[in-house]
Amino acid sequence: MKWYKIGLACAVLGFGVAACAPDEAEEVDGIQEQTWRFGLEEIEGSVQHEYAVRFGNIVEELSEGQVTVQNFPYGQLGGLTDIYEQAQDGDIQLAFGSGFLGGTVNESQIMSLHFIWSESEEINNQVLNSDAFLKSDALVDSYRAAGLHPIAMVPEGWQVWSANKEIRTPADMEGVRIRVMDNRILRAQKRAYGADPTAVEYGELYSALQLGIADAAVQPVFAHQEMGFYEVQDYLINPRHLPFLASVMANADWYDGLNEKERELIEEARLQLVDEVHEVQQEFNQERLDEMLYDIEYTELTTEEREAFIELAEPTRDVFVEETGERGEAMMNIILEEVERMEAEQE
Ligand code: 6CS
Repeated sequence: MKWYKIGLACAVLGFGVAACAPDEAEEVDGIQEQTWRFGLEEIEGSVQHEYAVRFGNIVEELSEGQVTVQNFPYGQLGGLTDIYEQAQDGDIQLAFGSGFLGGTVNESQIMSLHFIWSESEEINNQVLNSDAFLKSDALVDSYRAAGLHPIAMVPEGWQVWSANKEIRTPADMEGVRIRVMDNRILRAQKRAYGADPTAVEYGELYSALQLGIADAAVQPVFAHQEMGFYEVQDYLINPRHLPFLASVMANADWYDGLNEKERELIEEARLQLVDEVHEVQQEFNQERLDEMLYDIEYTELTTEEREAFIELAEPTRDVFVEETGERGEAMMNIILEEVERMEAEQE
């Protein structure tokens, strides 16, 4: 409560006590006291949790305590699609959405497309958070068609395969029952490599691997560690095919109802977190990898080994375009062009 500002307003304007009713008094710089509920697809200690905590701290500080962000880590709101539904219904104002979001925002499967990215994580982060991509009609309209509004893209580190054998070639991938997040592009790509994809809810993946319902999985390094998947797998293999990508999204009606100052809070927090959370994810992934190394073997595919998978993945770009139409194609082209441009700039 900013009592000194209320007092100042009352004194300067000469209001009587009745004119300083609590509702009016609670507004500071055009912002009412309010709580934003933020649904996370990951547990405490994850990259998404760290993002949400930092996001909350920034908006709370900038709004002088008027806005509080309440986080709901994975498990508190149900499964992954329950989180998205609650964001669509406005029960929560903000949510993360990644691979499973493909069933809700078809075009968000761009976050699942292999080998369209730079090998530089820094470049991918910049491209995804550039106005050219983040504010493109194609991206915004895709989320809006589902009652959502995209706020930010959060790369969480390279997605790494875990398996009970070393996978270095498509022949090694043949028939491997690999768990994927539930979307068509992820399944199509895994089939193209010769694997047998199976969709499993995040919270059920540990037991699926333990019971042999799935033989392999794909996650950013920190998640293999914090969810304990590495305990029931022998190898981690990094093909550098895809960063783990999550979008931060808002309920569209709620977002439209915000005033300019409230939207500025979101924009300032988002901008500040682009570089900050990039560093966080790199630290988390390195530290957690170090923690796991006593128990699991980690390897990276060579450039030549990657080539075989790149060749097999390429036709699934057409599957993506067929599935997502003009908007999906436009999004993919922005990524391809911006990655090329930024890589050229760095040379
Ligand atoms: O694999 C999954 O389903 C989940 N994995 C991570 C690292 N974040 C959210 C996602 O839903």
